[in-house]
Amino acid sequence: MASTLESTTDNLSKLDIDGGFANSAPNLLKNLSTLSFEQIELAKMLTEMGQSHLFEQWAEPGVDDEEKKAFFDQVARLNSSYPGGLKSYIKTARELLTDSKAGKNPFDGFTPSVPTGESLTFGNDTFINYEQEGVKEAKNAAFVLVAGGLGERLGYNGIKVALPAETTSGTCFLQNYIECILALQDASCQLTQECKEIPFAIMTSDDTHLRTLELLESNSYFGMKPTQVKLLKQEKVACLDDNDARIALDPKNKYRIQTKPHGHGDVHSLLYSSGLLKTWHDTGVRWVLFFQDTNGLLFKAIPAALGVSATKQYHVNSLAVPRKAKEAIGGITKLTHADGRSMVINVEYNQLDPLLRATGHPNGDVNCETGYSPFPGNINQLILELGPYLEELKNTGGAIKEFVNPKALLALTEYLVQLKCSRMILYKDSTKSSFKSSSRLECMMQDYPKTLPPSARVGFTVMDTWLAYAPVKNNPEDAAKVPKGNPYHSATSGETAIYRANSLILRKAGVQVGDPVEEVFNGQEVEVWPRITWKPKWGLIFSDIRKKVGKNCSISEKSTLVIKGRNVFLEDLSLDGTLIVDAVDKAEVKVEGSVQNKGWTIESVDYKDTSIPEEIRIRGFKINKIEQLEKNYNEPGKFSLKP
Ligand code: UGB
Repeated sequence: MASTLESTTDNLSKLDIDGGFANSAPNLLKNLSTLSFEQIELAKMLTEMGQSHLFEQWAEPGVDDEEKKAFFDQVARLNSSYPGGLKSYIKTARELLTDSKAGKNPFDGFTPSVPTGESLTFGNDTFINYEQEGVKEAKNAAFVLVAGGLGERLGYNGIKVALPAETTSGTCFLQNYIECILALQDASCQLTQECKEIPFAIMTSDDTHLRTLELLESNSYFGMKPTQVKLLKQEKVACLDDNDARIALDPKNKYRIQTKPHGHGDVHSLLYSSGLLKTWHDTGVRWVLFFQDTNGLLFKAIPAALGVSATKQYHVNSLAVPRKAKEAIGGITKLTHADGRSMVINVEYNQLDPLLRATGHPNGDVNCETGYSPFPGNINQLILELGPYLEELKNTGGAIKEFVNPKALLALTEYLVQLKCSRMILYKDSTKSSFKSSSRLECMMQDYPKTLPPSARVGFTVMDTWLAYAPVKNNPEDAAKVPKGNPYHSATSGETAIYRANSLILRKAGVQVGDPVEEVFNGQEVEVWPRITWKPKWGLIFSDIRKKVGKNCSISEKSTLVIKGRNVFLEDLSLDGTLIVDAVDKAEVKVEGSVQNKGWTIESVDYKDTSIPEEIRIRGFKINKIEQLEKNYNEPGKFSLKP
């Protein structure tokens, strides 16, 4: 006992403190003798920051000592992973919660207006030129996928990037993304004769890290070199119980702090602190492209958007689509302050309506005469020029302005509230001091431009929704409640949007593609187009696709077409059924004549039917493979596929 007392006295004297800090936490005081120098330092910081309650239920020394050690391990992690440590986290939280309680609008003093940016039309000369420019620049690009989110709204048990983007080929999102990056890498190399590997970083979290790694490893990184892929894991942040930012304990373990994700904004500090940005910069990377976990259309928009960035020399280019009022995507907005400052920034969907109402638009977030909101919808696909980005991060360390999500800001429709209720603060009573369930600070990657000087070139590029955006975010029940005319953002709409986009692209290239039929799956009305899919290396940009299809091709509505080879040319194909063509890169295959068979049909399934795998039933349909013509070309050479 004497030696323990000595070590405590020793520890305290080293800290130049008398242990008085622990008087507010008697159970901590009793345990001081068992703590290390570092643990006492952390305990001191916590008590000084008003967190003595964390020790209230601590047992006597000698009981649960391992758990107490684990508690401090967790505190040390939370402290080191947040810029400025836990002290700074608690301080910022207090400020933001005070503002929230007072109902202070984060946009006070700013007036919103509709900004100007580049608006593209798929397939015209401007679009084609931008695509060419984008492919040229791709050799200088690096991609960053933010995939740390739990996908609470989707309610899917696996990681979202493992979900099939479409079930005709069964390609999952991650495979699709990697194959698109590799196709871009090849195309850029061919066009410029300068061949570089495009780096790919994935931000994961404790919820997704191991499963993402496993998905990559068990599939040989989907053809990418493992050294080309870098996983960066974000840490969670402490949850808070009340307006004094009292840290919440895990309801199931009195020695553990409850934590939740901090948001996709962590990506900037992780890229910076890991040294990855500097490495990329030193190896000649010029563009960093950020994207989200489940948008199967995304890479149809990337080449042209990158072309816009390069041509306009944008430091920041946000990809956008026309937005329906109250749709759960942020609005790109020009904000002008009374003091003359102005910026073009995403205003998150729960903030746009109150901001508009507060600035002379009594109807808030509503559609204009076009049937869309005048503010383009942010799809969180950002292209940043690395040089200026790195310079900015040298100042900020990548810290992004955070927010708390109080209910006061969430007016809007019932449907939006339902979708996002997991992230907003519900106060216990009208004193607005404690919360019904714990909350935390969050940050968003699209808030990066908020700290930029007015001289920064911040722009955006709008493309058609059918081409660029079909995320999978909502579970079948919530999706079925989405008001008519608004997008479902479900697995059903995500998959059918891919068939629609591919059909429309082939139509634009001159193929006669059958009209879609209206169907209802999981309570959602969708258009079902022919199930056309291709590997990214077959058709990355429109000019390539045009070269690969002849003028006399037709594909009926009931058809399925799967193209897996790079050099497959549709000459005079008349397809009424299912055709699958696979070929090695050096096999050139001309597809001619009429293919007719019973094909693959789509059958409704109920999302409540647990005999069907979850990744299928969340779509509300499955594919019945009845009859198909399947041809494989494994040798180099010239071939003709003529049934
Ligand atoms: N994500 C992380 O990597 N870490 C986190 O801690 C949280 C998320 P959501 P939400 O484009 O549709 C965004 O939850 O709320 C990843 C934009 O803010 O899908 O719908 C996660 O894995 C909004 O402006 O985002 O809103 C996923 O890949 C609008 O653009 C991504 O972050 C909207 O997306 C997005 O997470 C949209």
